[in-house]
Amino acid sequence: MTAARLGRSVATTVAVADAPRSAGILHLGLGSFHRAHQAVYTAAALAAGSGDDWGIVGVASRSRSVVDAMRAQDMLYSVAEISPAGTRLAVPAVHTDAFVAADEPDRVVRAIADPAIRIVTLTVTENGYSYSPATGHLDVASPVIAADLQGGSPASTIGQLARGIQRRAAASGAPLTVLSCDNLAANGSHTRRLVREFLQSLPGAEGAEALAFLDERVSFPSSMVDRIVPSTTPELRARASELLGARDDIPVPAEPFTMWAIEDDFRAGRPAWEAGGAVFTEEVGRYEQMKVRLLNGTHSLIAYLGALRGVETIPEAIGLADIDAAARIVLADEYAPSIEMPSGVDFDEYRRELFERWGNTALGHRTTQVGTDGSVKLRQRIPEPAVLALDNGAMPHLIALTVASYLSCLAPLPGFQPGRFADAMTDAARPRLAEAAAGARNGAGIADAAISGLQLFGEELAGRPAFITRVGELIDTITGGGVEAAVADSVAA
Ligand code: CS2
Repeated sequence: MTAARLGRSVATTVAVADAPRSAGILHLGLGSFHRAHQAVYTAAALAAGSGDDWGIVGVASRSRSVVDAMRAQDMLYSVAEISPAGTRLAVPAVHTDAFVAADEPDRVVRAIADPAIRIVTLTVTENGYSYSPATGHLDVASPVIAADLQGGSPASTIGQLARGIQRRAAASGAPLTVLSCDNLAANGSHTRRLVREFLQSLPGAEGAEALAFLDERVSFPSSMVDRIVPSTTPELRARASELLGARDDIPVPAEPFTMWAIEDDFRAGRPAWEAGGAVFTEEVGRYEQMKVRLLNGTHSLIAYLGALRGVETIPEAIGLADIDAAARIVLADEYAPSIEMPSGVDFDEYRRELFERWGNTALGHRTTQVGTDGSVKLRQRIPEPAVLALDNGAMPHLIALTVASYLSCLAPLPGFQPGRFADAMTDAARPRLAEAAAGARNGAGIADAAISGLQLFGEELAGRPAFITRVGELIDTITGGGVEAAVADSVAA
């Protein structure tokens, strides 16, 4: 491919490698993140000599646009690494095919059962695991899981995995690895548990053979993934196409930073992802907690405060002195005490990099994007550090502010306008939150309904009245005195 110039700098020449011969990986969740993360590491592994049977078949859950574009572009697209210093385009050539699960539901099950597939990777977002936020268990009452348990082609990710594993057990019995790449704590064991719960919920002994196979021959390593990937824009589409000299309808913008820490527990081999910089480690739990709390937890606070301040992007939000101060405090005083840093990762350096990454003005990551799906994201980010602080006799004021600003964006008191960036946030809990807000007279009412009634942040935090009271006070301050007053109050507390 061609040398390219985007923004202020010159991109290096990008050669398009030969496509892999066949696929050993099935990826569920063919979104931008996968295409700028696992695909790039796989391209590096292939370039370093991993067998060319490690191509990827990408599965989009419902959306046809990426699949159609991938097919029209011979499975190629560009990743635009964007920083204030400039932009570099790369073209990972690793996908051998792509399809839409909703259009070919049985094909997902067949692919998981196919012995040529040795790894199933997942980026289906926190929302895609069909678990109850209150209990962490499979939400067997949800319509999609209930339908998948009845039989027929499954629509949920957990149903697809369980039915695919069931068919694999009955057919070849070939070993398999399922690798979750979503921002869930202990994502490997969490996924294993949900798939087991699905199989255990099948009538009679229907799931017995698959359960035995799963326990013996299917591994679920945990992994921590990290790369900020905003949504693509029409501008990037036009510029990438111009620079590549070929039409690219699906370029992916991404920051230069990328990290992948993986537990090395693969039942049927794996590509040499370390060629792209992946770290194989027994400390994935530490990497996950570091990332989900220091990065994602703080990110949520920046996004909700930024949206309430009427700010469109994360770099603009962190550019406001009081949001920067709030982010520094929540990270160092409220999240850091709840984690242990992985060996060899320096806290001060990691923090310095985070603020630099959030400040990437060229990337334009939007507050609306980070604030979307807060009900499932915050469930992963805040309960444990909040409970730990409370158990130590301290009120985590900035975590309380995170929840208060989230609820002010998604469940505002009648008469309060959170602004267009908050209004644009989508969240499955919106209808339930709107109902709670409509019946509430003040912040305390909303906080109680969301945290205790709906148990949005799990059972444990539901039973912490001091925290709920603090969240309620902060909602009243936001809706009555403005978000600046609530930040000032929390920072000074
Ligand atoms: C963000 C993440 O949208 C969000 O909630 O916190 O998507 C974040 O950008 C990635 O996890 C970075 O790896």
